[in-house]
Amino acid sequence: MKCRKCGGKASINMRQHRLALCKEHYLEWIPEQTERFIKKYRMFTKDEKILVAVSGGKDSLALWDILTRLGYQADGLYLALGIDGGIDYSDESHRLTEEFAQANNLKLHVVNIEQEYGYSIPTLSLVSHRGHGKPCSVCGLAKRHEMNRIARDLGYDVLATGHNLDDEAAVLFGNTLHWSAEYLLRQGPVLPESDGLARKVKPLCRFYEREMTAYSIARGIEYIYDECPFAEGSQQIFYKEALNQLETARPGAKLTFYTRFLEARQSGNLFIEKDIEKAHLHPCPQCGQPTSTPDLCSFCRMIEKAKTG
Ligand code: Q46
Ligand code: ZN
Ligand code: ZN
Repeated sequence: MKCRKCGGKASINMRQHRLALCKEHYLEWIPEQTERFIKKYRMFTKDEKILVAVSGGKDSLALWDILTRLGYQADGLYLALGIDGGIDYSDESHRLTEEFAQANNLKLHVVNIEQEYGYSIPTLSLVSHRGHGKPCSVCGLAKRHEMNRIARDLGYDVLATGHNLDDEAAVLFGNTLHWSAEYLLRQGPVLPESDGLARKVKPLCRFYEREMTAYSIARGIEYIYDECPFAEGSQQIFYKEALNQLETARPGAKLTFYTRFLEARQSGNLFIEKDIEKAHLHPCPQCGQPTSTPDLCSFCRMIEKAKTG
């Protein structure tokens, strides 16, 4: 297999794009494509300040690397969740993130949930009796709350996450299976800023997971290989496996599934009621972030509940 650009030996073959590239041209192609998506979906400009949520995994570190290479002003945010699971998952991911920031001379903000609120994520899940023994719903809620808080407090224009196509297609698959109209309407590469919520963007949403792995390895990025110990057996992973089977039989199926959804939604051709009433939002009296629940937001209520037992 030969590189399409230089005719040298290809090191990656992307059947879904009918494109094979050598390492050098692959390392150029990924940022070029990312730049194209940033412009196509109007994510942000070079004048805006970007906060990248970094976990120590390949996708978020690769995103930070790509944005920096493209000349964007991107700082990192690492949330220390206090998850261990045998290998000190959180410590190791924190260490790799710090190392990456130092090696590339980048600014990293670190927020430790336990220091901030008195509980690690697994403990918070136990004491607040949420999530039926799995900390993921508490974790998701805390991550969204904290990312938004930091972005707002520190004056960032936009919050970027490293979700790739496999992640997005799996979420879309789940939302479609349940016909969750409200989620379907909100899913996409950009979630515009609204009432106290920072703009959220996913610049890698059109790259396959294996493309991001290949990029990180080719760039020599050291990242945490293990998944969070709580990810095992999740519905998300089940959907990913189902989509992988589909992809093996029909290369490009995942990309088509996701991009056609975006096109259909944009053209207004989705079979969803378009005027879902926007929940009335008001600022949480505790933290000031917008919420649709009466009184405290879900995050602050969870913390209160944890404290009172
Ligand atoms: S939600 Fe659940 Fe993840 Fe949090 S506890 Fe781990 S698996 S990290 S994406
Ligand atoms: Zn080449
Ligand atoms: Zn609140």
